[in-house]
Amino acid sequence: MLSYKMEHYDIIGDVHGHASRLEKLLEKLGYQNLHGYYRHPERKAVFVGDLIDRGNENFKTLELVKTMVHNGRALIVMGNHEFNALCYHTRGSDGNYLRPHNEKNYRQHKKVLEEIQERGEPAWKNYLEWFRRMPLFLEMDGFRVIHACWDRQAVDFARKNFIRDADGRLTDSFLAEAAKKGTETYEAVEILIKGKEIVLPRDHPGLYDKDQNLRKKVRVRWWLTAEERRTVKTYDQVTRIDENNLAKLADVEIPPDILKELREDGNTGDRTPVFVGHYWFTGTPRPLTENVACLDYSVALGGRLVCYRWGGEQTLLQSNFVFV
Ligand SMILES: [Mn+2]
Repeated sequence: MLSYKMEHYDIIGDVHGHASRLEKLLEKLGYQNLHGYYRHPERKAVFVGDLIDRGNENFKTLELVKTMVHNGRALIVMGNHEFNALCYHTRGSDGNYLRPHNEKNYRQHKKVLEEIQERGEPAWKNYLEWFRRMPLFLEMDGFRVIHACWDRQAVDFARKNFIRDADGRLTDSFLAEAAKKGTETYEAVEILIKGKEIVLPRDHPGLYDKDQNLRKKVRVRWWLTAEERRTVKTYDQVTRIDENNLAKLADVEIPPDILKELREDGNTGDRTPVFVGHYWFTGTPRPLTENVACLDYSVALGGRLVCYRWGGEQTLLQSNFVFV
């Protein structure tokens, strides 16, 4: 299956506007900035998306990664922050923005909006055009990359139904459909780049996330095996959330219908390595399972910027993580 000339890849987690940290990581990995872009003589970088928001060097991050991609030195998949930015800056047929300009959405995008003021609209428009051309997932020879969740059904749906124009851009009508709650397109985009979620029990008051937004849904550790799912009873056993909130879920029993859904969830048996970002891990980077690794270790919250150096192995190794 693996050809002898297969390229080796450095898969890099959510950067969130921390360009200087990215430069440090690339240098540690042996990339050099020559003739205006970073390159490695034998390797390619793969970005898992979420280049923007939260940090202070959004344009610098975008320029750095875009020049690598355009010169064939890197690949990228779209993160939920790129998708949100597209919707925030695109109007639907009713004239309203696809992502409402409310307080919560403004706050999440504030650092970029400030940089647009400084750097000007034309530069930003170019980046938005680039976002439209980003794939939502990559299926490489020996591994897969997606921002949040590799779900066979959602991936198959995306392959058939995510419409791009002749230039490979996601169309306005696709974005409008993807921004409309309840459509199949919306659901597929949610799973792929925001991850699977389950609702809390009806009588649960909800939990506050790191941005102090009240949430009635929690992210699922979709990488749990069928074996692990068989014995779960409470929310803390299946939820990907910060430690404080996790402790609050220790006594919360999963209702039978959701339990059934979790147990029937079909991501089992496929051993191909999958790399994701998105999940705000902390501590020492390590694989989540034999074949799933998350590369988001919260650089935007004082954590680390993380890379996995992949050399063809199908069982992922903790020793292949490199971080700054
Ligand atoms: Mn992220």
